[in-house]
Amino acid sequence: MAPIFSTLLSLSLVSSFALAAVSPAAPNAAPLARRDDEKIPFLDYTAIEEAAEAAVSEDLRRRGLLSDDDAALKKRTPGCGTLRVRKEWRTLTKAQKKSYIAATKCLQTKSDFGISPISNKMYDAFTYIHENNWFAFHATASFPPWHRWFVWLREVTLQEVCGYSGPFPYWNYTMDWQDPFASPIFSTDSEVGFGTHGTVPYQAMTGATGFKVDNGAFANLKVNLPEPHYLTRNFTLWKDTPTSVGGSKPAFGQWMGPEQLKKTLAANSFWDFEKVLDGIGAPQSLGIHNAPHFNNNGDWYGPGWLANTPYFPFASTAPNDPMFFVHHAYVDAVFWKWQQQSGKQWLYGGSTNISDPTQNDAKLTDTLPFSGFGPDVPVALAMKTENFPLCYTYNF
Ligand SMILES: [Cu+2]
Repeated sequence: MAPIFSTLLSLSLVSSFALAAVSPAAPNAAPLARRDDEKIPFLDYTAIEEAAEAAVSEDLRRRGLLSDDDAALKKRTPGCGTLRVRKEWRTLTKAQKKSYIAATKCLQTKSDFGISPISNKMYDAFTYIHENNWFAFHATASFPPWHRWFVWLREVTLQEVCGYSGPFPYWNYTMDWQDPFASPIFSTDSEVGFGTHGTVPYQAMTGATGFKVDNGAFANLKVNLPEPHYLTRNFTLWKDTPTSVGGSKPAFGQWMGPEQLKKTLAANSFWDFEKVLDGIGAPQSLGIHNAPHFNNNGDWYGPGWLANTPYFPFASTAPNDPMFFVHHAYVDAVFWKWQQQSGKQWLYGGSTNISDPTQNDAKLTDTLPFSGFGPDVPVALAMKTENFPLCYTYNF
């Protein structure tokens, strides 16, 4: 087996053993926050905290631990008004695509309100909070709700800080499974293309190689975590994978294709859903979530890209790549779709421990950590996208 592929596969099994000996305290870990009392001005902390309290009491009521009267606390939750509708990238108008990409780049010019001790750019703040203690919300039960809230923070920030008013896009890559990187989303158009990988091999930091993204709207984009470098991708990882390794090329694509989607949506329990979504305990499948990360090498590949650097495995730079958010909006759409099935909306459970998928301790009252990007919130608050403060739904 080619070394790069065995790295891939061992990362896909990250939950079962690869991180078993990892301590949460990273050698390069920054202090949790330098924010003191600084708040994110466009988040309504009081309303979010009230909604959190209401979501938790509603969970207790559903479980018979609180009377209906006491659960009337729910009334304190503000309503949503009109729900925003998220749409597939291809269905956005050219003007909307242009405006979404311009707003994304605008984040590089805005302050991060003290979130990250490493950079003061809002763009980098997303990578920072995703890196920070990432073992807590990957390949665990909190993976779907944590990333849902995270993508929502991106959506709100694009609106409030950079004036984006169009629909938040997701990339339905199950449409592109036979040749993902031929997808129109990777257009080299300088206004509406996410770009391919570049033409010049680029060593970003000791051991982390790829190609500088030098085409499309994000050409020559500089990102700063874990240290300053150009946005890097490498699509040849998938294209050059021999058909005999880890399954055929179509099989590799199938992990992000319609059949895999069907399997994911067919999961009965929440924990089964997360396991199929994330390829946990299924070495022959990366799952709908991991496949796009792992088909690529470079920033988007997360900790895998940093495998030969001092940052491995403590940093996950995946949100450096703007593809992260359209990819994860799709993962969230799949979660949403699964929840639309009868009796599934409030199902939750499974393991909170990345090293032990057999642990069964996850609860809706668990806290999702956001490292100072707004308040930490209970899982219950992230379970229904049509509730305050998420207030969105999908055209899916
Ligand atoms: Cu993640």
